[in-house]
Amino acid sequence: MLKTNNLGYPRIGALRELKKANEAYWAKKISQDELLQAGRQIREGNWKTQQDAGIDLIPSNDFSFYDQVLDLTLTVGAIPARYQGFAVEGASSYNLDLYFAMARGFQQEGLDVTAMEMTKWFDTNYHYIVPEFVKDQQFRLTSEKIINEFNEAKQLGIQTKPVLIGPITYLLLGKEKEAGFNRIDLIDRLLPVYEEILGKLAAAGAQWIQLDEPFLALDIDEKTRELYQQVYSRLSAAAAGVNLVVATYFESLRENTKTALNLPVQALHVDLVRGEDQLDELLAGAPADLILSLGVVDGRNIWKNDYEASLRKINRAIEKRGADRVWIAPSSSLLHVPFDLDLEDNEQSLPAEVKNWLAFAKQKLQEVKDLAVLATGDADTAIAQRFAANKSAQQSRRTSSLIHREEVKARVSSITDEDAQRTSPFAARKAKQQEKFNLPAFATTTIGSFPQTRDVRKWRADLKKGAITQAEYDQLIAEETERTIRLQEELDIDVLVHGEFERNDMVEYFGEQLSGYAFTKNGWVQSYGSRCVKPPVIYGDVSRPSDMTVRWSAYAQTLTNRPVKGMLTGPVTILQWSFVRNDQPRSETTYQIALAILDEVQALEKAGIKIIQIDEPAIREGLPLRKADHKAYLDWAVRAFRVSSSNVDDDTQIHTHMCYSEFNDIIEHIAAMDADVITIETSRSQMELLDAFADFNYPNDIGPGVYDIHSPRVPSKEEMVKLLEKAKAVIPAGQLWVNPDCGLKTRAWPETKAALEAMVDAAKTLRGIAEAV
Ligand code: 39S
Ligand code: ZN
Repeated sequence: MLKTNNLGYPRIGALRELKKANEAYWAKKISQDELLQAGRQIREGNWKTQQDAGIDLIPSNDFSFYDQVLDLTLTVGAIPARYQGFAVEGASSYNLDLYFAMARGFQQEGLDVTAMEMTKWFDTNYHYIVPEFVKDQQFRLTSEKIINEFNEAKQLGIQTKPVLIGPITYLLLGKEKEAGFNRIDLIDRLLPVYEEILGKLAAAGAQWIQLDEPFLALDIDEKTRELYQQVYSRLSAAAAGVNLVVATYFESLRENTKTALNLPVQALHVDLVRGEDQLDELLAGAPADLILSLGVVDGRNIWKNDYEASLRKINRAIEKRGADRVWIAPSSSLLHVPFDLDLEDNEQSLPAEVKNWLAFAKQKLQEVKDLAVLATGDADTAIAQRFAANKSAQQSRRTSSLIHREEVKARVSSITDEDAQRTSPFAARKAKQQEKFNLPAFATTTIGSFPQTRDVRKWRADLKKGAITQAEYDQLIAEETERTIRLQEELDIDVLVHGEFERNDMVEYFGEQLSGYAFTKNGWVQSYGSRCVKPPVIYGDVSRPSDMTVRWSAYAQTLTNRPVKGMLTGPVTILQWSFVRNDQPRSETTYQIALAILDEVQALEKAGIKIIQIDEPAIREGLPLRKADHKAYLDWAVRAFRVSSSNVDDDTQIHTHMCYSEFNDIIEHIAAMDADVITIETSRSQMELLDAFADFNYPNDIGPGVYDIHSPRVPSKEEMVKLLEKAKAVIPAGQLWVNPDCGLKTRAWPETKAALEAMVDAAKTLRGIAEAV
């Protein structure tokens, strides 16, 4: 039988046990021991689930309390100098205080340190903590987590395959924090630590070790390709007889194929979902003794695998290489899909017909195993039955009447260039908008959400359970909204928001109200740290049966004379943060969503909401990983945004917002979106991001975030003035807005008030300086 290989398993817990334990620990409600115990339980549960499913190569060290890249940073001792105040204990124990300070910042006990930067993991909605490197960077083995977790599984009687991000990918994921060196040149200092780890794992009895090198599936230069060969020769020697599998994913290898196939390792994992077309080239070029791990089960989406299609690929590989040189695997770590479809039992939100098309992490393990058995032709009755059921599920999805709506398709195909173009150019719009709103220089606003407290979530949970009525819930939301409007008036913010207390999430909330969508009860996926999202599922053509946001925006506007901004999520972000159809191009689905958002924009306008923000935080994350594919994506992504935002009056002010993005390479496309105002994350990178806007001469208004909302730390007014001065040096003052980095929903009220107070002060200070000049 073929061997089965899993790259990583979701670690937040089937019912988000890790999230709850982490948050309880941060609130000092449970002890360190209790938190460690919660971690052990999740690991044990995951290993047993995989063992029961018959997975041969079960990962360990895929667990993390916060982020696997941060784990590695601690493992190799790349601890930035500002965390000096935190003791590095013995390598054998977790130093959770140091660890969480690096992840979240720390402002207590007389210490005040900022968090490390966080950014998107390739083109996913998962965020990792960015390693920081200095010129004279030293590395040393500082945490033995990977060895401890291997031993922990071993004691449970489970032989695991430790997983480690490869050294080249690790360096490339990081950032130089000072000038004068290239982080990749740190490789000679880093490798001894990897060699030490491999040696220790060998001594502990590891048989396979997985090194993730997704950069092999990205654009890399010739020098890096050569480095791969050298680095893996050294690691291979250090592994002392332990087998190495190099894992690539999220793209095909393309011009790196030869490099990857010829690494001196025993196995290579490839993504055959994203890189479907690479199989023949791989089969033709692979050295005779290399094992190919075929990633045929989609690790990024929730559709049931098409067994017949996968078996065709697998059989081609077996014919060429023999069954003992082929493994079956998910395309990537299963971190990006929810735990278990069996936990879903709400026919209302997830109809049985749709549910029958889906597979979550646990079901995907079964698929991997089934395929491995089916490929060698010795299936028992149970597996034969599952094969038949799989065929009929595929057939049902191809022909279901739930999916296709002719009027939706017709509307998309009749979109014209005019539909994607504002009536007047920006300068003319700006004049009309200024006349209408009369905002001061350095106008202040927030990104939209205000604290989603326990109470607010509990009201929603109570409503779902039937513990309170809709009228009672609406009353509570109305009161919270009114308090938030009053607070913003007191703080003297210029453009207000209603606070979004009625929303569970900025994508799920819309998914719940759009046709063509299903949603889950427990389909949680980790987004960062303890934060999760529950991506809704687009299974059919999308349309908007009725108003989605008008009620609460219009209500908030009745409470105040200041403008209240309408808050919508943009088409690309709704696409990107949903589980999307794989039976039509993403662009087609995005245009369907764009038209639904346009209808909402126009309904808001009609209701008197004349400043409307259409968030597109995911536009950068949706960018294809390979440069060659960028243009095609940007063309439709930008056009879809314009379709959603163009058919409005000149004096309607369109805002958009984006988070943690490197804009340098796509700045002209961001400008082409032609939003009147863009608010962006910039504070964690100390306004570095603004360079792109400055070099390009960005034409419209910009609100560079002046403080980091991902950390509970309260910034001082002086800090924010400094950042604004930096911004002013590169962007004309007349174009600048003042706002936080992102929405405030994850924050608590005290720090929110304090930070916003300082922020408005900072804006006023700048106005004062401007007047004095
Ligand atoms: N992707 C998406 N989809 N949405 C985003 O906002 C972002 N932002 C960026 C990028 N990607 C995104 C990432 N930032 C959260 C915050 C910031 C994020 C991502 C997620 C976040 O706060 N998530 C919440 C969390 O992990 C869950 C939000 C949610 O869906 O805590 N809440 C629901 C609601 O409010 C369910 C709440 C809940 O957990 O209705 N209820 C409790 C339960 O079910 C019960 C509550 C109680 O009785 O106390 O157990
Ligand atoms: Zn944001």
